[in-house]
Amino acid sequence: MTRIEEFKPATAAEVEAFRIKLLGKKGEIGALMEEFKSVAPELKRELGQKLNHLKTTAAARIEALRGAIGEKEQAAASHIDDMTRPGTAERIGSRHPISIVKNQIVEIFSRLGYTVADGPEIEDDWHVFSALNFPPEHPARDMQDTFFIEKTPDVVLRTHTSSIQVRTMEHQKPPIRVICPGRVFRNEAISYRAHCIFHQIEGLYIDRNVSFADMKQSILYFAKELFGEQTRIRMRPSYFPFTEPSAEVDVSCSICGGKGCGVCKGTGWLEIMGCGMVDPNVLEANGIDHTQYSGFAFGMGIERIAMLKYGVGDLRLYFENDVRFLNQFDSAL
Ligand code: 2NL
Repeated sequence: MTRIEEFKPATAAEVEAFRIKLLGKKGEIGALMEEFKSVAPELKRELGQKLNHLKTTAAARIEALRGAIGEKEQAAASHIDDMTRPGTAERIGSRHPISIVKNQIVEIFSRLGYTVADGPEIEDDWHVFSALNFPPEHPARDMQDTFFIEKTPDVVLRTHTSSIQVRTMEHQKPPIRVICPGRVFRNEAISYRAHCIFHQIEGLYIDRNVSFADMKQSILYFAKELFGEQTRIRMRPSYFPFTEPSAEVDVSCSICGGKGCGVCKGTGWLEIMGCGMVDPNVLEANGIDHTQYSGFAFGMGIERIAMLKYGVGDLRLYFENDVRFLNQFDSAL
């Protein structure tokens, strides 16, 4: 006798064949009914009840199987039937906001003829400090600001990407036009506005007769490309060991258009970078004749630009890789 529990049909046709085998005119239960006719009269009452019970349970179970299979087949069929149904979109990742902004900046300067240069994150004193006119007692050389590796005074994590430009000057004669993005390291306590790892992008342009006016015009072009045509810039005198004269660059606030708002703290201006004419000491230290050549350089923090562009108030979000943060960015760049 067939055991209904062992029956695992895949199609409605299999269920139907099974029904005929059990409950059909010449089926197994029909045969039992036939035999029942010749059973002794005193057993008929008990056996009759059992047979009826078998018949109704078998019918009920087959009906249940038919229902389950029907649903499955219907679902499968409807999936194939609708050829116009859009496919399931694959979720491709989004680019990190720091990469998006870095790529935009690189792209703008590449239109001015700059090429990208790269260099090591683990550096030596010469490329990070000495070649850049840092005096021996400069506070940036202090343990408080710089990560020294295994207490060796000559092996440091770079504190700015200027070391890449120093390496560029080692193997390239002017004219030089490079843009240098990269990760930098400073020994800082982590908070919403400071991190021990962050990203910078620096540029260096050296040729004959490069002037402060060239620098101003290049930076104005960059600011308009990044923040929009209506953007204005201003320069405030500043100091860096590697440039003279030096300046901080502000752009007119892109939120309020310069009227003053919460983002620019009522000033109408946002600081975006530092710049200056390359100090003759730096040119000479790098084998470039300062009587023949001059140049300008600039540097900016990528996190800072990204914060301004996207209104992100907490630096730490850039380093936590929380997908709820990262999913909000999308870019072809
Ligand atoms: C800032 C300011 C600056 C430079 C970086 C530089 C590099 C060489 C020679 C001269 Cl090889 N200067 N870099 C110059 C001025 C400013 O960065 O605020 N950075 C985040």
